[in-house]
Amino acid sequence: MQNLFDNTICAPATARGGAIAVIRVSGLHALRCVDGIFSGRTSLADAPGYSIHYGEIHEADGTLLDEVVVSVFRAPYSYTGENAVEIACHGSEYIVSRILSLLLAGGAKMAAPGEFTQRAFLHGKMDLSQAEAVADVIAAQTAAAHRIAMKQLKGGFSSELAGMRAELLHLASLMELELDFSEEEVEFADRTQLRELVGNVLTHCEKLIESFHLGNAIKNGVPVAIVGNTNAGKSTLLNALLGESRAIVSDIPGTTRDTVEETLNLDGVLFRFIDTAGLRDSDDTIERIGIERAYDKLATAQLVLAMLDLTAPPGELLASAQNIASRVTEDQQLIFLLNKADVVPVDVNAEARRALSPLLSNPGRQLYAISAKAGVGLEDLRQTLTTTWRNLDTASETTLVTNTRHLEALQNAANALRRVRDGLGIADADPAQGIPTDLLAQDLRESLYHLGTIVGEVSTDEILGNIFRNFCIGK
Ligand SMILES: Nc1nc2c(ncn2[C@@H]2O[C@H](COP(=O)(O)OP(=O)(O)O)[C@@H](O)[C@H]2O)c(=O)[nH]1
Ligand SMILES: [Mg+2]
Repeated sequence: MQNLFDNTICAPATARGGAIAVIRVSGLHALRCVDGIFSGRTSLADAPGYSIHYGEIHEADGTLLDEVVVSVFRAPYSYTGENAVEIACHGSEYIVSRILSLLLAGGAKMAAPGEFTQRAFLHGKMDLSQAEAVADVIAAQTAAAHRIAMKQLKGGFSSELAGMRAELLHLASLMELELDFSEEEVEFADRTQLRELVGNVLTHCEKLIESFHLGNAIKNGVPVAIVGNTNAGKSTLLNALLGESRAIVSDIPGTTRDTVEETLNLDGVLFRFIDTAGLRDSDDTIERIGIERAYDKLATAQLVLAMLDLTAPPGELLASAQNIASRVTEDQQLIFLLNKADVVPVDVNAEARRALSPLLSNPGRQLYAISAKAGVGLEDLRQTLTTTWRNLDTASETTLVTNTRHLEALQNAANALRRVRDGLGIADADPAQGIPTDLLAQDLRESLYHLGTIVGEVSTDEILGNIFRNFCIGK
């Protein structure tokens, strides 16, 4: 006999430990499925949508398992767009697992990670970028991250993309019109106007690509690389900032061989501190890989904390500072930290400041004397970090891209648009050299395709699998 509830999924929707737990059930026959284990005043199969019902759930042998309240949703007015029931029971792990067992015994299936949201996407309740925002809303740790995720969830990003795609479709139709009449050698569309249209959308695309820097910093934390020579006190600083012993500290040079990353919410701004391997020439293969990685982190950080050891010979200190400064770009902020100030005389400190002063002429560079070990000067450092980055966003109304999948799609779309724009330009200058309209139209369609992948207009099982795999069960 075919199982009636084959397509009905269930999963716990709340984290363990609360007073109440919620179990989600969704599918064509979700109401009848829950009826199988629920005894209330009416059967759920007859209940209207948006109604709640009190009742009991019993074990197969009749023992009372729990008193519950169930909410009934009828398609399409539910999260998934299907018939759905949410069972609110006592927040006991035992009860939750028993209810799930009873549902499974009745023929329902355990939901895969993100399957509720995936169904919501498949039933057109939300597009793909909104589905991704569900995970972002749940993970958001700061007001700024929450605001971006919420805007994406409410379709702000989607409607912006829809606008861009409408412009490109208009453009495509102008081009295809020309193609249809190509036998007659007529040029319908004014190429200057076409190029302007492409240019507008391309600029928009580039602005969104640009926004990823900030979007990513807000979502994943402003990347702060702690770099410097071995034994300068980098790991001690990370631990001091975190207030816990996260990285191994020792006076044996080369202790930190890999990068250690931790996020920290300082006064509402999320930072991602990255402790790196000490920069030095090393024969040790593994240590060398760690040093390579340290340079990578330095290159991609928005803020670089250069740890300098005041107890090291002055020449060494300066060389280290110069090495780091030479690798920092204009766009990166650089803070020199003269560490171990607790154990050196004041004049050593002053001498180091003098030696470093030429490196401080660029804007965005600062210097502090600290003791990572004794916790001296760290409050000033924290203050500087939060005041510099507090303006990160929060009131900004512009869309910020936070998702690497979206970034890649935008980059691909922009590349295709650049080919169209350049192609139109050549045709202008020298019609004989012009790239045939059909090739340009193809590039245009490609850019539409890439933008379409963001909202899931075009998607493959692989794309969906990658996205929803990272969701929790019950989401
Ligand atoms: N006196 C003093 N020692 C420190 C300070 N910071 C770190 N150290 C010591 O320097 C050594 C190396 O520290 P560590 O954090 O492992 O350096 P890393 O190699 O840069 O990660 C350890 O023995 C630390 O206790 C400081 O501010 N003052
Ligand atoms: Mg270390």
